[in-house]
Amino acid sequence: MNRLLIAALPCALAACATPSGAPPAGSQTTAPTLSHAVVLTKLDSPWDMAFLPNGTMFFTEKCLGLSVRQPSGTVVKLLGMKDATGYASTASDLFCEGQAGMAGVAVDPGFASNRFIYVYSTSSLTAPGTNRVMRLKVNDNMTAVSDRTDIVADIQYKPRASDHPFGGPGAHNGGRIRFNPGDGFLYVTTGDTHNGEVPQHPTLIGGKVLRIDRDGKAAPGNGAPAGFDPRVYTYGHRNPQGITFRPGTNQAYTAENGPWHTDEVTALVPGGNAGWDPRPNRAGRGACPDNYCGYSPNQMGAVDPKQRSAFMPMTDTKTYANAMKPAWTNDGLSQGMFGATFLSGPQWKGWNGRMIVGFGGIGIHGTPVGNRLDVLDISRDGLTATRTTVNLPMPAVRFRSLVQGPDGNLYVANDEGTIARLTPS
Ligand SMILES: [Ca+2]
Repeated sequence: MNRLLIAALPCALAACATPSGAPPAGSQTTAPTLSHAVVLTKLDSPWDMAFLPNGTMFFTEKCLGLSVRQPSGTVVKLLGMKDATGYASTASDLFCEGQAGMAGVAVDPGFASNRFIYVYSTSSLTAPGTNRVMRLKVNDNMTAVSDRTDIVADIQYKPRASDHPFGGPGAHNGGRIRFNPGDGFLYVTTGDTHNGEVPQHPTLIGGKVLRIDRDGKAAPGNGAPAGFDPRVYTYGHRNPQGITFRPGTNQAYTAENGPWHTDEVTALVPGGNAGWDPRPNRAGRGACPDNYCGYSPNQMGAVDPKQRSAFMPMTDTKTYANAMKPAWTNDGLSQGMFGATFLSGPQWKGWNGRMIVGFGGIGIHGTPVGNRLDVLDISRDGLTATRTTVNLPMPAVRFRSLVQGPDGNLYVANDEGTIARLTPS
């Protein structure tokens, strides 16, 4: 039934992809050449960007807060986290810890009239900490925000270290937020917080993709099973850090990194199960440290393919036969896949309509270091893809966010503290 729902999604005739997933007839098929320009540098862990049509760029820094770069190049610090200085206002409940902090940012499709933007951040307002989606109103001069409304206030946060050796506080924190240009609803990715119960849990909203309106209410047609929180669009996720919408169909795709194997890109269907279930005593697994089997027994799987039968699967189709199957698995490797966006426009030549994904893997236990951009040609049905690695015009770094700006260029944020612009020709 879910497949039928997708077939009914709106598809503007002029922008629809061909059945093979190739760009529309007449477009070029060659890869563009990229040039590189630094937009902002010396930032502290820039996490995400969102644009207005005139080029105004909102951006977040994980442990500092929300700022805006005006078209003139002037940067104004809008909303600071606890202990941040130089901001027009601060919020003492916002904090960072490990992977958690201020993350995704999105601009309301109706910004011209309502001046709303949205930010995903970790907050201490509710013990032991939660992740929240906050709606803010930007003033006419783009120098301050006001009217904070926490439209989602109950996303799980991991407050403590695990018995297993891989997760401190703030782990697997999710945090990408994007409006779908097709349906106008806000999609929110949340992480499993190293809690085995969370991804398949009907009412804990970590390990999910939420689909909500600007007030945080469930969007119609989310399709989650009976008993689920109605805001849930898809469940059974590990820690998706990318969500993007395919031009033409506006179908949502996630990019999420795997446990040292199998980074996944997945086409989402309403109510779909992404198939991640790290609970103990499931699918032949026994007990695991901290009741979280997400790293057991597969830690060395990436370097020993013979162990793959023992993997804790990113998509457990044995237990969940109807789980959403990934379009692409990074050839079975985990390399820290983060942001993702579909590219659109003839200037992108053969990449028009393709998805670009960013990596920032650190290459532990023999996994090759990521630190690259890949372009994926995904089949129309979202079940297969081929990959091309981008020939970068700058040093490879740990990419955190990818956004196509209103000028059609690709903006990338990285762990070196830079937001840069990549222009195709
Ligand atoms: Ca999956």
